Amino acid sequence: MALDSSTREALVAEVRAFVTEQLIPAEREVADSDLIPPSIVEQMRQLGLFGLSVPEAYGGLGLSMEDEVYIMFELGRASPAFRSLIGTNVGIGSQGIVMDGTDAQKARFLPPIASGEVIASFALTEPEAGSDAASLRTTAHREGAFYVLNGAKRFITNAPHAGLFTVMARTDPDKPGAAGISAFIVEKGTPGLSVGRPERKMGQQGAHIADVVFDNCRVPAENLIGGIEGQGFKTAMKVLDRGRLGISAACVGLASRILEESVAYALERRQFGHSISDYQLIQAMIADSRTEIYAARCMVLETARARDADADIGTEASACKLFASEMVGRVADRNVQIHGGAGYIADYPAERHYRDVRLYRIYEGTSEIQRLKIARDTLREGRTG
Ligand code: COS
Repeated sequence: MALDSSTREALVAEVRAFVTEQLIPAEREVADSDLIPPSIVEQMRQLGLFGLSVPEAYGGLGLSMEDEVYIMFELGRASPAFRSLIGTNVGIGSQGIVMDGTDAQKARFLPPIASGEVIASFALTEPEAGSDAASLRTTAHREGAFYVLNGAKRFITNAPHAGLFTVMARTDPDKPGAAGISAFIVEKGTPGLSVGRPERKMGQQGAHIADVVFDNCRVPAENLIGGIEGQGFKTAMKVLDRGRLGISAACVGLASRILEESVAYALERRQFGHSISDYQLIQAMIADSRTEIYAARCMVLETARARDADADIGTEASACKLFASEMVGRVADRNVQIHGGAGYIADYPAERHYRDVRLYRIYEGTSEIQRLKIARDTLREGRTG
């Protein structure tokens, strides 16, 4: 259910204050220690951030997509590590259950996701199945009241913290592509489930990814999402359509913050006897960033509203993800350039932003996959008139 405008404004203001007063000041410590302080995690829980997208009936805030992207514009301003911690509960980790779960699955698994007591991860990618998600090899074969899972998942966001995983696995080995895939809820502590060491990464310190291995992992049959085999790939794609919109909003948020830092530095820095903001080559970079941020923001809001009106926004979500993630990369690059030598030094956030934003062009579907999907959908529309 959508919030009325004054409730939304109050929530957005609350998140903005939290970001400005708590998250941004903690960024350096989080980047250096690779850890989000437990006190901040607790405040995120208190604010309801883990349950933004979970229906109210299951303890969440039940926000509309439009409400959610307004929140993500704010939360996205802080280091992406913070968004990452709540991101899987709000997006890809929970939404398979929200969209396609049975009533019993929703009642059991969603409340602790909404409160943040449990972190939910999304396990699709494998060592040999990244962009080509439908080629995944993890198997799940039925044995009485259980499915036995075998295989390995790679680079799974929040896996080291996860209390449950939405796992895509092949239930029908005779169907090689998407049709043979089913989605399961696998809880931490299930025998045969293990999580690898967190990977060392280029950026986003404080956010953690790891491999997840299933070795004869026995999952109760009632954890098959929706209770129907063969629907798992479609569930994953629907979840990603929505997730891509959330990522796009986060890109807009961070790009807005980075532009503010570009402007502050340009106004403060003097060369050749003038503020560098007086120089048109600097002004052009500021103008390009402002324009692109505005374009991405409009795209994200328009697509979120269309989704709330039950339109199929798969193509548009890919267009948002493609444009917004590439856009924040350009904004972060210009910011380094405006900062000059200081932009390359770790004392300024410009250097960290530059590394942090790089992932946005890769996860939840690379820019190349977004382009392929947009082109395929557009050509299909052309063929069918
Ligand atoms: N909603 C509902 N159903 C969908 C769907 C969507 N958004 N997208 C695809 N499907 C359905 C299709 O309709 C098709 O069903 P039918 O066979 O019944 O017609 C089935 O799923 C297979 O779809 P498709 O043929 O498009 O699958 P492809 O193997 O060609 O894969 C891409 C398509 C490349 C777009 C997909 O694999 C993809 O998104 N890859 C990137 C994965 C990714 O984002 N990984 C990041 C990991 S999570 S951080």
